[in-house]
Formats: sequence, C-alpha cells, structure tokens
Amino acid sequence: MSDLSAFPITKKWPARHPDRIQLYALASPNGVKVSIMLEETGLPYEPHYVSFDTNDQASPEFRSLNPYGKIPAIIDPNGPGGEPLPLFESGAILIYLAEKSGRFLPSDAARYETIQWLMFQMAGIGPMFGQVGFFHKFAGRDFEDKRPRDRYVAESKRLLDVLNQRLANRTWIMGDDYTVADIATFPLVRNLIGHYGAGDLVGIANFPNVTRTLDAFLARPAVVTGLGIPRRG
Ligand SMILES: N[C@@H](CCC(=O)N[C@@H](CS)C(=O)NCC(=O)O)C(=O)O
Repeated sequence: MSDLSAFPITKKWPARHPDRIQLYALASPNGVKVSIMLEETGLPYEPHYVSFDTNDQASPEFRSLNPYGKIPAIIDPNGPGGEPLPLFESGAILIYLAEKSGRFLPSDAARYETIQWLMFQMAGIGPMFGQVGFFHKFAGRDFEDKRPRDRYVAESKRLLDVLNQRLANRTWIMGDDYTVADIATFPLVRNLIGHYGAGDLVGIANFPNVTRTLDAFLARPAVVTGLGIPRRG
C-alpha cells in the first residue's frame, strides 16, 4: 500500500486509493487533457475536484504541489524507481503518462515531431486562446479598447491556420496516429468555440480541417468520459 501522507495536498484531498495516480483538477480545457489521457491509457487513477469557486487552487495544500496554483497536477505513487512522483504542467504530465503507458507518443523520430506539436499547443494555442476568452467572454469584455482582444484574436487565427494546414491531408496531427499532441490541442479548440463562444470571432468556418478533427476527437469514448472528470464535488 502506497503512503502519500508526506504530500500536504493529501490532507485537503485524501487519497482513498493511494495506489492509484492522484489527479487534482477540474474539467477545464487543461484539466481534461489529463483525464482524457488517463481514460485513453486505462491507467488507474483517482480524480480530485479542485473548486475555483472557493479558490482551492490557491490553497497552501494545492500550492505545495504546484506553486503556480494552476490545475492540473498529479501524484503518481509509483513513479520512476518506485518512488512517488509529483508533477504539474499538463504537457509534462502528458509526456510522463505516455512514457509510463507506452501509448500516444511514438518512440522513433516522430517522437520529437509529436513533442514539437505538443509544445505548439502549450506555448501558442493555450495562452492565446485563453486571452481570447478573457477579452471576449470574461472581465476584459467590457474594456473599451479592443486592441488587446484583436491582437489575441489575430494570433489565434494564425495558430488555427497552421493547424488547419497541418491537418489538410492528415487524420490527426501526426497523421494516422492519435497522440498526446491531439489530446493537448482539441480540448482547447472545443473550449474556444463552445465555452468562450468565439467561433465567429476567429472565423472558425475558415478552418474546416480543424473542426473535422475536433469532431473525430469528440467521438472517442475516452474523450466523452474524460471531458466530465473530475466531476464537480
Ligand atoms: N500551462 C498550464 C496552464 C494551466 C491552466 O491555465 N489552468 C487553469 C485552468 S484551465 C487554472 O488553473 N486557472 C486557475 C488560476 O489561474 O488561478 C498547464 O498546461 O498545465
């Protein structure tokens, strides 16, 4: 039986199954990347709901795992060398889980190309789409000066155009193989169009290969399940 009591986060979110990977998140675009990956791989895990309503992500217990106070974060009780491994940043978590499971990250030269597209999501799509959300849907919506919004919309269109061209003759970002690059990217595209309601603003109709692949992604059973995890506590 694994002992995770040395991790302060387990005081606020006790592990009922300490032998399983502990996931701390909510079902936001970055959170579901990890629950989808866990569902796709079948690795046993225990999800914990981190409530933004009560600012749980800023609590000392959560920040003991991620000092940046952002979800998702995990503890794998059975990490390298059999030791517990705490990890934050969804891209790092996806790479780790891919290596642990031997799934969704090729081991040949395509490995680096996959990581390249994963980084494209982490450094480009994630931050830029997030800013579109702020300036279009949330507090920034009321700002009179529309230049910041327009800048992020323009950059998001640029990213979508790159992705659209990449997918012109490919089923998934890496071709026939579904990888962590897809698992990282499509929850963000879904959120931009859905939750943020920014589809028209970014001209999503101009990126049909992106929406085609989004539909294929959303049809996967593991994605359907993962999108609802962790359930609201
Ligand atoms: N680069 C981070 C981004 C994580 C992120 O932005 N998480 C959001 C939810 S989708 C969050 O925790 N926001 C709460 C906050 O900033 O306080 C990752 O990919 O893990």
